[in-house]
Amino acid sequence: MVLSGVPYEFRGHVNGTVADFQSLGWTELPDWIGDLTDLTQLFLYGNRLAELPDWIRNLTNLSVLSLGANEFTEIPAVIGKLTNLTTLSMHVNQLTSLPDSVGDLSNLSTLGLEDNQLTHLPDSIGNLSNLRTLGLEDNQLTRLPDGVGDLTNLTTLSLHINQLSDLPDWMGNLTNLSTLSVGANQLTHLPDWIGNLTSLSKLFLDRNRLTRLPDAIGNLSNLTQLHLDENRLEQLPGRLADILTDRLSLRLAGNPLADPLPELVSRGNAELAAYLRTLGEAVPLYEAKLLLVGEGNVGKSSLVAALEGAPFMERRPTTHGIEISPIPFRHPDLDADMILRAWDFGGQEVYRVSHQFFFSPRALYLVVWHARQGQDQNEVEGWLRRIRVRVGEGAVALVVATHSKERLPDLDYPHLQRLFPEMVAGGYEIDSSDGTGVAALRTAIGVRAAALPQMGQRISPRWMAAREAVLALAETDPQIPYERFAEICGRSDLVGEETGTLAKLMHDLGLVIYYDEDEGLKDVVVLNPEWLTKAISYVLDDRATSDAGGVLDHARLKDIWQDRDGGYPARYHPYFLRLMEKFDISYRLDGDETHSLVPQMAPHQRPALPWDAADRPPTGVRSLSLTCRMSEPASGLIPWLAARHHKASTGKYWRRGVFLRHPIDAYRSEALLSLTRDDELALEVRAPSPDLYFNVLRDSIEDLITTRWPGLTYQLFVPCPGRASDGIACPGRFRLDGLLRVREYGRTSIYPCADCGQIYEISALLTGFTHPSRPLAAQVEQIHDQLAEITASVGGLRWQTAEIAEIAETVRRVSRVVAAEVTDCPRLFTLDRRRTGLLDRMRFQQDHYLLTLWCEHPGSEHPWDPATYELDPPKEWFARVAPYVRLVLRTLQLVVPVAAAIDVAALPHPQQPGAQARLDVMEAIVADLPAGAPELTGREFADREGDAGKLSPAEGQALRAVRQIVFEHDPLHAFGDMRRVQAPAGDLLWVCPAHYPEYDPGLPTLP
Ligand SMILES: Nc1nc2c(ncn2[C@@H]2O[C@H](COP(=O)(O)OP(=O)(O)OP(=O)(O)O)[C@@H](O)[C@H]2O)c(=O)[nH]1
Ligand SMILES: [Mg+2]
Ligand SMILES: [Zn+2]
Ligand SMILES: [Zn+2]
Repeated sequence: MVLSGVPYEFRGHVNGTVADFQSLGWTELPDWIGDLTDLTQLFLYGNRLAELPDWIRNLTNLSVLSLGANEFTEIPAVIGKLTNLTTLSMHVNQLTSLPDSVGDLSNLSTLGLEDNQLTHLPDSIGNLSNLRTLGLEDNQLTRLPDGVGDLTNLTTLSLHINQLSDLPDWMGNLTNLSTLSVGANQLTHLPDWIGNLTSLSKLFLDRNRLTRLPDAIGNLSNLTQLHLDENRLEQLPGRLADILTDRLSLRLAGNPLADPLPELVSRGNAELAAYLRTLGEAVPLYEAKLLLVGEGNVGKSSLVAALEGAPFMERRPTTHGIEISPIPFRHPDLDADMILRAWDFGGQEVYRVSHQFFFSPRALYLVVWHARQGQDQNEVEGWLRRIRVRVGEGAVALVVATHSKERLPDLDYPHLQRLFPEMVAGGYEIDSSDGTGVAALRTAIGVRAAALPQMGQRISPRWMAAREAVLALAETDPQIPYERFAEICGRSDLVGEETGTLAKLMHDLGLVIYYDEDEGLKDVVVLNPEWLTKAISYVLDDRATSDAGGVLDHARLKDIWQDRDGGYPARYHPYFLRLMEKFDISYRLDGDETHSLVPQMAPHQRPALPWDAADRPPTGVRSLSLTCRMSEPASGLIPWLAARHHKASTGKYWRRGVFLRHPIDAYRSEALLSLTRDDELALEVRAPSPDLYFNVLRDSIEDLITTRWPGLTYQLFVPCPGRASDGIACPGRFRLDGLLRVREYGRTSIYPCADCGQIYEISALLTGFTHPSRPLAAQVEQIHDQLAEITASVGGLRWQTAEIAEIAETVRRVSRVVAAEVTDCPRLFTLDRRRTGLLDRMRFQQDHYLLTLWCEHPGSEHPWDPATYELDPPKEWFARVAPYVRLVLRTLQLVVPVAAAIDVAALPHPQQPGAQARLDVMEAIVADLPAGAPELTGREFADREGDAGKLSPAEGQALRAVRQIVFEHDPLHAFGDMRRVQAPAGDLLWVCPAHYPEYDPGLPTLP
């Protein structure tokens, strides 16, 4: 059949009994079609038809009639005469009702009505007893006729985007359903009968108002996709654990889940299941964090002592790092004790950057201040801001003035309450020297803490016991080997996954520090975060390091750590240094195991730079810039960016900026990142083709801001490219989102700069910011075409820098899109045919294949033979995976020559030479793959414009099918020992052991 492949450009024709008249711009059907009475299939998709002529009744042999994407407002009753129809598709029209005669189409197996304006369906629909697929997505249905309950052969029922407020009980009879899609309706309740639909593999309930799930959901053991995003779920039923396998893709974003569920959900199915299984035995836990913040010397530690009932101390020593102490409180309403863990932060300026790490959401904050000279409203405001940008509006803060006997505090509370309406929950005045006001504050803390969402969260008594045993150890052992942790858990009867889950949960809750995925740290559990923060604080306080502009001589570590506070024995030092790296506080200077850089201790003075924003770039070098304006200053942004991009370090850094060079020399890309104001970051990238590095850095900035400061909002600006005649850059700038809006809706393609008066093409201003508005596969093809042209014109010369970087940019775009779909499995691979002996071939008619996963280290992607799986999949599998296999092949065909072109001699890239040969084999396999069949229902056609830069539904499905077969062949998910790492821009990549040290250098060797 000619229909596969490219239906849009196809000019209609008749082939045997199949007539394809798609997208011909017809407003009316020509009468001669009525004479084609032999027709069995008639495709009229994508015309502008509004009426079906009466002669259509003559086409009684039709089994497929496609009327999608036309302008029908109604379908005449005559349609009921086409009783041989098995497929009728009318999606993307403007139908408001259907004729009763639809019920006469008793052979119908597929009825596609997506994207119309149906408010009801005729009862006769219940007669379509052969119906298997019923697509009603995107209509205005408030209910369905009961007759639908008789359609027991239905396998797919799509009701996405309608206005159903409940699911009728008869739906529980549709036991053959494998896909039920009811997303974007108004469901408040999921009935228990959902557990009867055991054939379901896809259940979409996203964007409803569900507040709970029934236990029966645990019966749906065939589910592979369960979408529950954007509902109102706070808890999950224990029986959900029964279906949380690798195969299930569970989406829960946008639900107000109670602690510790959000952490567990993000950790993945196995750990969520381990936790949910323990819920049967769970008891409530009354515990929360109380954080005391404020400037140095204001009386935070004295307040903790007062709350503990300890005596007042004149001249209390300053706090190094953080001190944590549990304080018992009575629950105000229940007969229960609460434990508040007070985190007393050292207030000195040097700690400001690193302490933010310990600000957690869903905790109670005391902002402590002392009304004496130099201390005013602004500082209290500053701390409230710092809390808000780190944890968002969810935090609750009390403002506490100390020394109230000496001086009456003068603070404008109403003003603070206006500024932080959700956060500030009251102002208190105390004096720790004699306990004035402490009792009242204590009561207020109790009331506020009791109202925190996780107060009373349920936890298994076994977990609780293990947790207590571990925490009790912290008194004597600041850290223990993971083995010991597991042993303690074993004594409390934790089994299997539970131990690892508890360790990670305690890490997420700030009780211990444990990095299970770090080469050097995975064997240690730090029981005493305070012990660690203190050790870090001694480095930040170190005079010699500060004098050296933040360069930490490892030889100094002995002096810094050994002889402090009863000592930090030398065997811990490598762990400390590695932990500092995990916190982005320091990094080892390249090729030098003897020094580290602590960017937050960098000199204030800006060094001389190779170029500056004011210089014009030389010919052949393009420049791309952006400015990021933040709602608040984000202290630590520059040091953290510098630490993340330390592989790109040029040794040119200062307190407010850093100059970087892309670690792959061939890209010849340089970048200047600097704070132009406390709340404004400027980025400029210069290169023959700057887009790749520009996007990497932009993603990195956005990723860092959104993950580290969830309460911070920011806006991106495109600087005006204009220059005055004396070469001075124009100070004008354009809001990026504004330009995008104007481009989308506006009638103009030009835009003036209010500063210099120049007029610019919007598309030119957006260079570097937007991607072609075409599907991903088409973008990959385009770059192939471009390269073919270049190769032809320059006679096969080596590609130039600009082209290499441009290809790498396309490859990165593909991998980001793919990574948005699948993160728990490597995503690049090649296919090979297994060479079998003649005898084998005679015995098994079937072909055998080898699938080899690739290491995804950018610029050095390569096949990784230890992750090779032998497959003998059925032909249908190939049909299913074909769309993604093609995309991978075309992408790898770009990757391999890039890796060869850039000089990566310094980086390990094993097996590179064999890569091209593998692609040739794969190309032959791909050439044999079945072509896709035309789609009749669903939104795939309708959305073809909107899917730019995303995987098509078919590609996404294919990718998941590849993942599934890999999981089946590699049940332990070993992937030949490849591991997942985070690239500086936040991308998650899978890399081989040879590339792993690029991301995780392991423990340092100290002198
Ligand atoms: N009279 C009086 N003195 C206080 C009060 N609170 C604290 N002090 C004294 O002020 C000094 C500083 O108090 P700390 O509690 O150590 O202050 P801090 O905020 O913990 O300081 P850092 O740990 O350096 O951030 C100590 O000498 C206390 O004795 C108070 O309410 N009244
Ligand atoms: Mg203190
Ligand atoms: Zn301008
Ligand atoms: Zn590798």
